[in-house]
Amino acid sequence: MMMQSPNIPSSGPIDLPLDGSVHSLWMPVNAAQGAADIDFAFYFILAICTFFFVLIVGLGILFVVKYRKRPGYVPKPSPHHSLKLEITWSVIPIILCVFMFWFGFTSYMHGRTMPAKAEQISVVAAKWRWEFQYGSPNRVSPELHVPVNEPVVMTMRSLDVIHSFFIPAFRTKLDVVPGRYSKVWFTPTKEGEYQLFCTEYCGTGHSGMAARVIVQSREDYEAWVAGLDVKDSDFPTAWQWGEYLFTKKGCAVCHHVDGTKLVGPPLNLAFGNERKFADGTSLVADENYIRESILVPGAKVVEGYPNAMTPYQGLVNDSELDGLIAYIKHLAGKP
Ligand code: HEC
Ligand SMILES: [Cu+2]
Repeated sequence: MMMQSPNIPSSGPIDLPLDGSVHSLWMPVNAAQGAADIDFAFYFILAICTFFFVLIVGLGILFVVKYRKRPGYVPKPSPHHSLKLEITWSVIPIILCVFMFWFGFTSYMHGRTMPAKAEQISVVAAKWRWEFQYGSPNRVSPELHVPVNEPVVMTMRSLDVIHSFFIPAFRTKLDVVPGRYSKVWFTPTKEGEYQLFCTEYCGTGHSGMAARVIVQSREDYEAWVAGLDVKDSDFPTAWQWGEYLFTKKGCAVCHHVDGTKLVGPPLNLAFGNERKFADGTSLVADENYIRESILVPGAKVVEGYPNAMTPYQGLVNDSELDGLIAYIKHLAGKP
């Protein structure tokens, strides 16, 4: 079992908080500044489309019936073209379109212009997890916490393929692209728990690439971030440090530890056992092999599995590697 304490966030396919916000036919809860403008633009366009759809289809049906061919009915020739009518049906739609454009463009520019002062959070997207960094590389979590009523800037990067950062309640969505930073910002206005999804199909685990978003007061936020400074000496043994990291670093998204397959092999059967690789070679798993499997998983790909693990090079330090290795040894019942 995973060790749980208030500071150990869950990761992997999460049980989404079903507060009705996303499970509605209409817009989800509106919990950020500017979200109302986006909703207005949406409803405005929807109303215009509905009006013209009903008008055009309605008149179409009416004319088909009214002017149908029938005995004794002599069709009249069409009247000459009407300048007044043509100007009306050109000018009114142009005004409506300009209004739609202006509305969309101003909210877009507002979203693309980063505020000068804001809480800064770095985001790493990788198959199939989100990692949020709060000011220092030590302070990371698979959960997104943000202070209420303050602008928050997210600087995002991807370690593998294109992902997309989407928080419906904030009306915030932007692609996260490998090889470059993308930035997005929002000002949450309601404390509570929301959902974050990946909205760019990114492989087998895409549908589970979600995270919890927690909007809280500045004090609670700061206390939570400070609590992220967890180090090896906070744990009685190295394997318990590793067990904690296994959840925090998102390994549990792809690995079970109970002998069953997930995307990757069950990690309780790795250490000390013979591993067979896709290229026909094999070896008995020792510390060096486990270390390499975490840092450069593509070096030896376990037979029967895809080369789907994103390298952790640069995302785990030596102490964390020691912990993870100790945990994997512990799982295999090795001292
Ligand atoms: C995106 C899914 C994914 C994530 C996240 C992931 N792995 Fe993997 N892992 C795999 C796959 C698939 C394989 C098998 C292919 C290969 O060997 O590269 C694998 C292989 C391994 C192996 C070799 C297992 C064996 O049976 O020989 C180890 C050890 C390992 N992973 C550890 C980790 C650790 C520790 C983490 C977290 C720090 C992690 N993995 C995160 C998908 C993942
Ligand atoms: Cu994704």
